[in-house]
Amino acid sequence: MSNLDHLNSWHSDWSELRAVVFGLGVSGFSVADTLNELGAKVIVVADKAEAESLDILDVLGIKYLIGQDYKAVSNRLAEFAAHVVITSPGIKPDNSLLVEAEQHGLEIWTDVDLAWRVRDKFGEPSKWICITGTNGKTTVTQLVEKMLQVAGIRAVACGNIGVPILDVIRDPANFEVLVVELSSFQLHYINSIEPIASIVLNLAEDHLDWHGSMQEYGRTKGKIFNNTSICCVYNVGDNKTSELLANSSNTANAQAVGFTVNTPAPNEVGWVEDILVDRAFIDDPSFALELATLTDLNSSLIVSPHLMANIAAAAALVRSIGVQAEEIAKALQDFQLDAHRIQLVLEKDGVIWVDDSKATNPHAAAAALSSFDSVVWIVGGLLKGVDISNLVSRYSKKLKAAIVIGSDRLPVLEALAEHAPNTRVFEVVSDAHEVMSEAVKVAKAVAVEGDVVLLAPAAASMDQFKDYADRGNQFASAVSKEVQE
Ligand code: UMA
Repeated sequence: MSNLDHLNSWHSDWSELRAVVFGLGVSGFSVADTLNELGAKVIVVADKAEAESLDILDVLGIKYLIGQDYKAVSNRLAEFAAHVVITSPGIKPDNSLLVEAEQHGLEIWTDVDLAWRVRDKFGEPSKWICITGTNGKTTVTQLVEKMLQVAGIRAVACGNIGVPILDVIRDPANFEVLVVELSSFQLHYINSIEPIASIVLNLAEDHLDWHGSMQEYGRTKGKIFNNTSICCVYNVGDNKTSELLANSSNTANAQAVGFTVNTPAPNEVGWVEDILVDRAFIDDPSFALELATLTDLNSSLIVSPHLMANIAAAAALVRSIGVQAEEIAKALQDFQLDAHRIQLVLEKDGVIWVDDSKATNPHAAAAALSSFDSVVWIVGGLLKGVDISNLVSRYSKKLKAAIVIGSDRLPVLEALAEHAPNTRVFEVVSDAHEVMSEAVKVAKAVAVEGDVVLLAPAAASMDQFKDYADRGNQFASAVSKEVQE
């Protein structure tokens, strides 16, 4: 089977396919399970795996090679004579097995490619709205899902947001529209998907250790626009996103629409003061259609330019498929942000404690820092090859104190010394068990009325925490123990 193009439907004959599933996390498991259901021959390969997942593979009769050395795996795979390797997004392209597979001319897919091919399980193929960007993608994905659901469309958020696309495709709910959050890792491997609408929200340094350079990271994000049929949305305030659209392929028939936090020009969706306005999907672009106002927003939301941008972006995407103004306004009334996104933890003695653990890179941390005036900043973690000095210099005047945690403390300390010489700096050297309670104790000693203690680390969490949620939860429980009581 030299060409796999004929495997383009759930109902194709998959029984001859021999597939290696590489990685057994959330997405790898969904791939192995799906291929098994389709009748393909499967071997799962992974450096490590949860015992529970292996138990299920045993029950399903799926073979696996876990934690074996490269040579042994390579020999076994040569015997297996696979047609395709379906890799998990977290596995880097320079992985020896992937390099070898490519040298042997095997196709390399991700769960996204497989999901695209089998998206017609229940008849009519699902339509995809695809969302990427350095920051805000999860919020925009959830906003779009909510707006579509209010409009009576069977829509579901999936992808990088944490729900494997193959799980929703196999859900008997038979979703009409998938709102797919895509990471740069997934986009790197993606071959050909055809969204009805797609967006790059913004582009700032992130995951440079994975992609090698900013240029390559951007090029990868831009792949999301390719083959979009109805509407490509870019950020008016971030020229790089419109450049990516200009360099995309097979998008000539899609309407190019900008989103902005400012007054929109024709072909844009944006804000005229506190009114969300559409100047893109109306018959006469010299007019503007009011979609919603800030008073429609759920009262739990902290209004920031960042949130307004995300709302304009989501509105542009759903307007492209005909969602009405009153449905958008209703969705905003119902919408709540997830935990760990500029989330209020405690207000006591005039000090506000805010959890923005989701800020895993400087660009995301900037959104939080820009929202407050006098900040005691808990910062640091795994920097992923990203330079933090621009962020420090941009917000140095707001930084009353910085409490530096994490394994990559040195570059953070150097950036603070150079660009924020008036900021008091504390280094927390405690190990993973103690680090957050130590950081909170320092913050409590420093913060006074009018200050915001902000956990916005601008770095990934895996050096000292399970993930960003664990980091945020540890912050909240330390605040509860050290400050509230
Ligand atoms: N593995 C190896 N060797 C390696 C690396 C991984 O064998 O060198 C195997 C192990 O079995 C491991 C598994 O691969 O258990 C993990 O695979 P993975 O890291 O690709 O993670 P999944 O559990 O499959 O989750 C992935 C996304 N993870 C990453 O891209 C790192 C999830 O995004 C996504 O929600 C999920 O698929 C469903 O689509 C998470 C994420 O951190 C939230 N994304 C990054 C981000 O948002 O910044 C990109």
